[in-house]
Amino acid sequence: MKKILFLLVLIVMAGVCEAKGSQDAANGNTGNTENPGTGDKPITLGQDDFYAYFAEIPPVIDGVGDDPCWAKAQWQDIKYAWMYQSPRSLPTGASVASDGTIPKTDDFSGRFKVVWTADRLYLLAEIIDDIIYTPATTPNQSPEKNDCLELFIDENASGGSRTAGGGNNFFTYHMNFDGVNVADWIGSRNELRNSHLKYVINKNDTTHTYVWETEIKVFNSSYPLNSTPAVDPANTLVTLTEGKKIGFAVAYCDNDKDAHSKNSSQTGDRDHFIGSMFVKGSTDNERNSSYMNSDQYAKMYLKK
Ligand SMILES: [Ca+2]
Ligand SMILES: [Ca+2]
Ligand SMILES: [Ca+2]
Ligand SMILES: [Ca+2]
Repeated sequence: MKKILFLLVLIVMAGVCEAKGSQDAANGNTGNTENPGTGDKPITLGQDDFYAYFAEIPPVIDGVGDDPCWAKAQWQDIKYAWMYQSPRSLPTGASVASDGTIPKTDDFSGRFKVVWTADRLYLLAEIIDDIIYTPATTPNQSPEKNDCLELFIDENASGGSRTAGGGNNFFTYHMNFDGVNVADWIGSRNELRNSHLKYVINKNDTTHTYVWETEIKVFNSSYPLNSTPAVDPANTLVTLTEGKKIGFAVAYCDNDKDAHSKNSSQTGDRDHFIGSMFVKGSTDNERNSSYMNSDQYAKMYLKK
């Protein structure tokens, strides 16, 4: 009888612990150092690193973030000014704090969430932008001159240049505002890679709020650099697993038709460029490094 009672107590305690773990995860109470569950050594999150949670049911890609999987995902801010010297400027009302961040303003504010399944990442980005302007009409020519969401993905968080290791080390997706076109800067030109992302933008021109819901294929460095095959080449599509570390960043090119730029003669160029992680550098060109090198990407850890 004593044995049975003891076993019952153990079972109840295990249930309480499991429930608390789930609740902590749902509340984001993950702490800065912990083991994501793979048995590897504990993770120490860097300043802009974060966990992406597993989606039991993938979201419906419709530009509406009411899918259950988004409820437990944590927002990450897009709050670092990457380019703001002449002719570009900071969003109206913003100034750069000592940690490189800018406050949310009506001119620009942005945040995003990421969840994952075994074969896809999913991104929900909420952008507030006062003036929408998209003068570059050819999708693979200067997409950064439009209002444009950019995604940076280094699948194995290796860092390095675009061709470091002799392959396709990372991807720099420029998502077109006026249609589902995805331009990837490959070193000398933009390659259209529309098959890599699927997205819908829910546009509210009254509140100036734009929700980009996106499904993302994740490829490894053996994916061809200079072409986009109709069928994903064998062994290039990555199976995602708990504990995986991915180099990841989100940025927004904000063109306001020069309404906010320092030099109005720069017709057609972006006014601001804001990213999701701190980048080193004292000039626009030094801070605008993520399209050429993935060393500074934040780390995203996949977690269940
Ligand atoms: Ca949805
Ligand atoms: Ca703006
Ligand atoms: Ca890589
Ligand atoms: Ca704009």
